[in-house]
Amino acid sequence: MSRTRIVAVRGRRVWDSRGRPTVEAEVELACGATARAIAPAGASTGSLEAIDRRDGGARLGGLDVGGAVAAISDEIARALSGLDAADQEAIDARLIELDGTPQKARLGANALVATSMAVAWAAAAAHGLPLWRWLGGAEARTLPLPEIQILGGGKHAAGRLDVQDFLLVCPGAESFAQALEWTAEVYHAAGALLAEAGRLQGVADEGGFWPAFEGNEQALELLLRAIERAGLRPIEQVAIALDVAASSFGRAGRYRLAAEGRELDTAGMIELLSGWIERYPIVSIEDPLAEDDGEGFRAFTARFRGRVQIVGDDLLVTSAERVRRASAEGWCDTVLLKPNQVGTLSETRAAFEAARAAGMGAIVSARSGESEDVTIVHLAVGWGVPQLKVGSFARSERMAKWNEALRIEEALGRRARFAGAAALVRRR
Ligand code: 2PG
Ligand code: MG
Repeated sequence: MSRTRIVAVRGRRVWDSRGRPTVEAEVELACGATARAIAPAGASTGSLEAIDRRDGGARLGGLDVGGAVAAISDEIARALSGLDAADQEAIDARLIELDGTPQKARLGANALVATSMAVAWAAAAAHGLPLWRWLGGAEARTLPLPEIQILGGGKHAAGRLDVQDFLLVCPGAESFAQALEWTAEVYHAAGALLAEAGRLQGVADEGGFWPAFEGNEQALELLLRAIERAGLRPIEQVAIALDVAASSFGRAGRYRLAAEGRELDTAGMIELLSGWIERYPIVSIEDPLAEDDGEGFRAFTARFRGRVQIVGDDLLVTSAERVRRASAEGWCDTVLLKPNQVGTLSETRAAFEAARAAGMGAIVSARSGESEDVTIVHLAVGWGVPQLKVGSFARSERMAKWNEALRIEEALGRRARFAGAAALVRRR
């Protein structure tokens, strides 16, 4: 332990991919190893998520992080000083206890998650190992199936489309590298098709094309045409995943589809999605209903389990307890894992273990506000989480993560495995 004893923890304000302030933590160990990590930030957040600490007031839209940065350099630094960075559970337990609130509002989930991740990197560095190897040992050798956004909507594109993410998955690819190559072909084909139709407005927060469409189904049609133009076979090689992010436009059983100028109830939403599942090669749907619509989730899952993977994001907020409840109540069959949604790596890991114990699938996910930080890629490989969702195939905060996975795949060489089609929770 003496080498991995924490001697210093510092906070720093840096900037995220939306040009907003965020928190970086830097940790120094007795052996001289130092490491840092940056907190991401969501836009379509679940109401039960851990809460970022923001300064409020008029400056920077109230989003500055002076308080969270100071919490790292003062209170957190004092509490962690002398502890063993190699004992992640003890570090995270100390952080949780120190914060003392159910949603980490006092010190801030942004302060906590940056610190928790930086400690992991520092411990790995002290052992001369990449983080994925430190976390997973010799067993870590599976690259996750990536879910990559082609078109962006919802809160990430001023509500132009109601559905937030139209994503591509490549279950037929043989490697992570091949999945990225196929995705690149589809991404650029989609951009070209939109430009030809005069519908291209730019890119949304996560790098996906932002189309000017009158309805959500036009985006599905376009994605299917892009797959065909790229010369790939739907279902066999590539398929569509959706993050409806329905909490963004639904509440109390009413769903307001602004792009389509209509309002649906829970049954209407399920019918709408059912039609899309019939007509398009969709293999995964995240947040098909709002976070307050557990009954809707249950009905949706009862109907489509096995046919498509059903993912809970806002509904589960990376909480092990809610994952267990989801399994008991039949809400969904797959959990989205976002470290900043819960606040520490150990709690994120616990949510993954709960999913595994319940026979549910799992996806490690980035947020819409990101940075050059690549921790989540190492979590996916190190923990053996079979799927990874990072946003689109443009903007360097996204590409940094895809490229990091390529480096890991290369480092594993012939030992590397690709999660592929088996990663998806559905019948083939
Ligand atoms: C989501 C995420 C990432 P946000 O809903 O899954 O796409 O969005 O980070 O804005 O919550
Ligand atoms: Mg989501």
